Amino acid sequence: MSLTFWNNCNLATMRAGAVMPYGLIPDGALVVEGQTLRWVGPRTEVPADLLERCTTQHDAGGALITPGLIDCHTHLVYGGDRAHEFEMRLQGASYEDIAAQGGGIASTLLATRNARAEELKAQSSVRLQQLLKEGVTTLEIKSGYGLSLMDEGKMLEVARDLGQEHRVSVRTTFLGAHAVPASFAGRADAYIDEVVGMLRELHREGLVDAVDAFCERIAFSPAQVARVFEAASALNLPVKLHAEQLSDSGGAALAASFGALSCDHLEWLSEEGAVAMAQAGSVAVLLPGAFYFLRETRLPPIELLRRLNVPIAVSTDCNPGSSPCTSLLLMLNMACTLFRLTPEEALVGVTRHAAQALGLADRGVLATGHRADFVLWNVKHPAQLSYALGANPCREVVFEGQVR
Ligand code: DI6
Ligand code: FE
Repeated sequence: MSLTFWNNCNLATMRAGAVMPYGLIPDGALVVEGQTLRWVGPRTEVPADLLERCTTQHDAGGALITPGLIDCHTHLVYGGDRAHEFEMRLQGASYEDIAAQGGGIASTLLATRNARAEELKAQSSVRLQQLLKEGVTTLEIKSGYGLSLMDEGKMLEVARDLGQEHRVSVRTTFLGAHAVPASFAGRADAYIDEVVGMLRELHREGLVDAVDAFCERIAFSPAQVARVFEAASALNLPVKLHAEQLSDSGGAALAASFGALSCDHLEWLSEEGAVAMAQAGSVAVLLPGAFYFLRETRLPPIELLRRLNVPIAVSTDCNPGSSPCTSLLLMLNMACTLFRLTPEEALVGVTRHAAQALGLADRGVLATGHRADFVLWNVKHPAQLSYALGANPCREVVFEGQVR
């Protein structure tokens, strides 16, 4: 197979345990074979036999190259919008009040059910393209605005189709336990039976890569989530959880007991929950867009996560209610300004640790044998990616070895 050579660039490899911050390699080079990185290192050290076999050469023009960005927690597929609820919140209503009055997730549920698959795809594709413009090469998309077999299936199929129709890798997550639909009001346990049935069927149709739930006073109890996770485990599907976003329900410890890939949000995470996550190897996915948009004041326990060596990822949480955000670069900045991550931690959070949060060992770093998904940026230093607000220095994206 012919090889492609990329040079005249600085590499932020993001490799674990690298001596240089960001795994930086100044004046680096990449050799790509098909969809895979064949060699990564300083330009002067490229093996001559590989160089000879390179039939295409790319001058990166001094760009900084990072791994393709990974958005590991999104609800990108949904119908309608919730600008009106934004207005209500600005007049004093809380997110939880609006949910209790039948708005919130329930209103997006209606708009999503009422949209035909083609409409849903068209609306979602606009958001996807905004993420792609900023160098996203892998993203997770959750269901959770259908809450019936047919509508959850429609969402997951749309998510899969988006991955086929755009040059991006999509991972689908079943979030049937996102809210109790009105038809099951007061019968959450009966709805959980439904969720388990939906999960088995959607898994059989090959639509599910992982299983999530919303563990919260306004959603599901740990005992209810446990029933969904037992069903997921029986199907060998990995789990993750919306945990400790608005209160401490003990969700993180529960998810960790199922070996969760990640626990997400975590503003109210307790020490006990964090210890359980550390022992299980679960990633802490921080969602500064939701924190900002809901004007939360309680910070996730960053120092505790650092002390326990819990890997931290950062994501958009792209959704119509709590984070209508399609900029992962903005999340880098907010992770630093709001949560006090370092720019290096933030960038690890949308590359290596985001890959880990999705259970994907073949991406998130620039290293031999990994996928050739990478981004050329018009910046000198990786800290600039977290620093600038509203800039998009993305010059070019390479997906599966080919310029996108
Ligand atoms: N937590 C969130 O922030 C989103 N879902 C969840 O479980 C918000 C969903 C929405 O408000 O539509
Ligand atoms: Fe979410």
